[in-house]
Amino acid sequence: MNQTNLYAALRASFPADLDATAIETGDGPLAPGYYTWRDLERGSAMLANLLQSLELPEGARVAVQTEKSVEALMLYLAVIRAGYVYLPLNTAYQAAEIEYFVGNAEPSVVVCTRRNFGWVSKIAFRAGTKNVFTLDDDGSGSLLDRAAMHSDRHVVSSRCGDDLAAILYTSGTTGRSKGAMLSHANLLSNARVLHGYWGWRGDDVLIHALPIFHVHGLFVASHGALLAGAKMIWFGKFDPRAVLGQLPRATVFMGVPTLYVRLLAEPGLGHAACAHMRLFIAGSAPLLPETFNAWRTRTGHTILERYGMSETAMLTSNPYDIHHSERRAGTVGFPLPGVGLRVHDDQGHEVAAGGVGNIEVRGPNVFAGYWRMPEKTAEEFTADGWFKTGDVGKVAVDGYVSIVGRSKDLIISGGYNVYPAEIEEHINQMPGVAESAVVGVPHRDFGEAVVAVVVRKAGATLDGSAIGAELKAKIANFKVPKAVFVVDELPRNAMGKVQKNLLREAHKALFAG
Ligand code: MLC
Ligand code: AMP
Repeated sequence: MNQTNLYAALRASFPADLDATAIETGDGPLAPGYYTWRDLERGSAMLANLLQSLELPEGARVAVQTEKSVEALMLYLAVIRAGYVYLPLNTAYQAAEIEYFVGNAEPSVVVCTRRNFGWVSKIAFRAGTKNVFTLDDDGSGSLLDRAAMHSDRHVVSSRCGDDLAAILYTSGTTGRSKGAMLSHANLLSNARVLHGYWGWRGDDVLIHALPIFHVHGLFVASHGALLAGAKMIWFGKFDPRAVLGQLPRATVFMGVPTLYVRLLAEPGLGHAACAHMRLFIAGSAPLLPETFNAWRTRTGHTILERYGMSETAMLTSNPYDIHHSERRAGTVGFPLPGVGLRVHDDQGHEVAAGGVGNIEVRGPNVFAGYWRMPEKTAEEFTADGWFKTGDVGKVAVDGYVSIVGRSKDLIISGGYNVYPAEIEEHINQMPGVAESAVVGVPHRDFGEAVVAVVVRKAGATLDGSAIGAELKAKIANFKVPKAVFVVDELPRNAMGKVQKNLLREAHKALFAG
């Protein structure tokens, strides 16, 4: 196993000229801003020294809910180099969600925006967190003020290998998220494999337009560029026109399918705009063959689709070298080097090539387990040590893997995961509600959209839009159903189980466009 601290490995790949630009900001209050490799090294060193001055316990968690900024990336690097555990949180999460994560992870440090300091610090202090700092996307806030008092030299921690580097909250078949524990070795092995597989080069320029609180933007994109010593053009928010404007200067772009759908809606997208590009990568949700084909026709480039998850980082990828084998629409390519992937039926028997079953994986990238949930961890691994992804798929005779569905009740909307059980729990607590079912239906922009079907109690009056408004006040906006239907009963099978497939069918045309 690799015994290098993840930051040390990234740092070793920085170019010799530390004064070259590492990141150029494409939007935000400080744009255009230019950060050199030396800035990343010095900034993360000062932040690491600040964290170490707090005398945190070994393995302390640092929870971060801030807008995207280069300083926020430096904070991530600082946590890793100081040997603590990074816990990124979606900026859309509201009080109840943050309360759960902070209560569960018990972070020693919480970093939030200045706007949210009041309610976030209250939650954090109540949970026993002693240090709450602020960081805004213009760099203002107590975090950098305090870091400025520390040295810009820092000796990287010896934590590495199986030591925890990050906890990413995910899943929740019972409505509660689980913290996937990722080690330095998990992340570094995956970054190195992708470096080789996708042919990363020092002269690449990556357009980074994804959030940095999930695997895709934080690990796949950022690690890819940093490990190559390649420059990034950094967008705090995805704006298709602004990204299009930068394509002629870039070589690599990564996005969830929604980003490609939105770019395709730009009249300026064409062969000329993409002439300098080397690679377009998509993942986090299924890329529709129509998007894949439209992209090829409009730009002359074939999107490389890959597949991964929070618990494992990247698992499979379509090939890089298209002269060797094709990038096939509707597939996620081949298992990455070092990744084992098999398809088993519900009884645990291997399914023959081409047959559909549960996808199970293993490899140096597979996480150590769920934070403080040994039973859940045990449930998600087979007796012989393979991780059950919850994805349903097949491996063709020639090795291409396809994801055809999910055994987990999960909706992926615009690349964000929404767990129906969590939304149903909120709705079921509302007065007048007997029960509810939340399903995903096709959406022209987000791939899938959240729809709720709510059963009223006898004699109660319910208003779908009021239910939506109440949810909006409680949970992250992307989880709020795009439509709420009030009905007298839910369809059930002979066993009494709600037939969500019938609900999906009934509402499939709502947002399909
Ligand atoms: C925003 N909205 C969404 C949404 N994003 N609704 C459903 N699903 C989404 N994903 C809604 C908001 O609720 C809001 O509604 C309105 O859209 C405008 O919000 P916004 O924040 O201004 O939206 P926008 O900037 O347009 O965001 C869209 C997006 C974003 C596609 C750019 O969702 C995004 O960055 N997605 C990427 C997610 C990602 O990185 N996933 C990787 C996970 S890692 P209202 O009504 O409140 O106004 C992973 C593993 C792997 O899965 O394999 O990579
Ligand atoms: P997350 O929990 O956010 O890590 O989401 C991981 C899930 O996203 C996987 O288990 C898959 O269901 C889904 N996913 C990721 N990439 C793809 C892809 N290329 N095609 C289909 N589903 C994907």
